[in-house]
Amino acid sequence: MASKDQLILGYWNIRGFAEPSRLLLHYTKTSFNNKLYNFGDAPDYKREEWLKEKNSLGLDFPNLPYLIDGDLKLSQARTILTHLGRKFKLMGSNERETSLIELLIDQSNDLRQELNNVCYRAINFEAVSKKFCDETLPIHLKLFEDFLNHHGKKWLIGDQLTAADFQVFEYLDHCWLLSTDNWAAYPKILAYMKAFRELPELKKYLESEHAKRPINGKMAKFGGTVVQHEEAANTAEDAKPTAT
Ligand SMILES: N[C@@H](CCC(=O)N[C@@H](CS)C(=O)NCC(=O)O)C(=O)O
Repeated sequence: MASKDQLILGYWNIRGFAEPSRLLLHYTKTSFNNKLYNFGDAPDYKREEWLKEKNSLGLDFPNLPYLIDGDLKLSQARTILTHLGRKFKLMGSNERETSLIELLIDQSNDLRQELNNVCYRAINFEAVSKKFCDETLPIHLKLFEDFLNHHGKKWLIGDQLTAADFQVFEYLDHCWLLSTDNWAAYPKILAYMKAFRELPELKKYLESEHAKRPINGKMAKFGGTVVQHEEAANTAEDAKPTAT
């Protein structure tokens, strides 16, 4: 039975904006109530499960994701992640590191927003997705590759994992799933993601619950079901997300 001190993280039953915080909580072996809300079926994708609770949780700014930490009730995904980062001492060891962590969290959020536009809002998904993969994504990947070259050691900020790693890994992974390239031009990113996947604290979670949850809501044009990365051996024309 859940104790009243147990953290509650509420979000849709997808990875989306909450998964960086879920990863952090799993990494720190924190027992939390992973409160999941389901969308209704097509064509309406009703949000009743959430809407009937939305204004009764005592949130100042009701939204998903939310975190209830005792009498502190937060929404805004990045606020939640940095709150957890401070709580579990994952926000760097000095002001400079903290600022770089916040920079990485904002920068990776920009990338996720661009991906959101493709996945949820594209009218011509094939064309918009191709443009994202061919033009937008390489610009972002080069910046993260350069960051890892300039600042990164084992992780993004030195040898200690920080709150930024959970979000940067997660959002790069969302892009990896859509991408039809194998990112050979970004060896640091590839090594970084491989090392993250092998973290003993996360390996089991990454291979189980995490792997079974779609990255997006089921109304999305991509990622609304669990997808796997298409190998670059396929041409961009042939490459299609595979639903499992
Ligand atoms: N800026 C907010 C955006 C939150 C947001 O757009 N939440 C979406 C899911 S990703 C939602 O369905 N919110 C529930 C609502 O609008 O009631 C954040 O980063 O957390």
